[in-house]
Amino acid sequence: MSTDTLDERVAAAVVPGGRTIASDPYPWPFDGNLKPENTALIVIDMQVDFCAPGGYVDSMGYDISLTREPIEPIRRVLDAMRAKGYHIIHTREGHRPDLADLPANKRWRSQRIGAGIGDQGPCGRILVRGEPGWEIIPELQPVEGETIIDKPGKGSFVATDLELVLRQKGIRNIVLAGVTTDVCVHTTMRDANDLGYECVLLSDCTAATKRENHLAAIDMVKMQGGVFGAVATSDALIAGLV
Ligand code: C5J
Repeated sequence: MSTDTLDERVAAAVVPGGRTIASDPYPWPFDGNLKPENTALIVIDMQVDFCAPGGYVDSMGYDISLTREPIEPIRRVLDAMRAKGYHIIHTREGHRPDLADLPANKRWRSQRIGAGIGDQGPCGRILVRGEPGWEIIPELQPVEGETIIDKPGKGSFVATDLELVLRQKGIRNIVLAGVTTDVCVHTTMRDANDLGYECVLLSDCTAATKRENHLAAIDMVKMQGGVFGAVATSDALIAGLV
């Protein structure tokens, strides 16, 4: 296989005078092709069930102060990207009220840890569409014109129209925020990367149910020259926005 062809393709992709943001392990995006038209922020699953008292994460006995930490940084990134006309997409994990899209093993595992998906909890039926726990938290409500993707799984591409939406809007760069870093954010980033999207994960705009898992998930992205993309802080992203 000729590597020249690949090198030429990479060189040709670099935009003269392009813009990048300070990120690790390389300045993102790789080719400097950063524009509001071709870039989306995806805010993953900032729902009551993941970030508020009485929700799914709280019912499992995890510390929601961890999943609440990214709220303020995400709010600042939303403000900055909205002001500059970037695409904004929100996702919600949840199942149909009849649970027809809930795999038996997912339900069984959640029941084992005391937070059965579909069961009644303090915020309504856990991870069920239309219930109070499934709503996006008040601090990060979508505004008119922003896309909301409802997903039954951990990744945002399986059983959703996310890829179709990204293609229609001409998006090729994805900024990832939300929870949890090691589960839904990572699954989405890995799938997006495999589909050819250029991804950056915002380290302070993401969180896991265990701090070590958050840090490990960030480390994984940076291996192999940026195996899934790059990692930046919200301040670096905001400073570098075109
Ligand atoms: C999980 C998610 N952790 N949004 N969901 O079950 O990451």
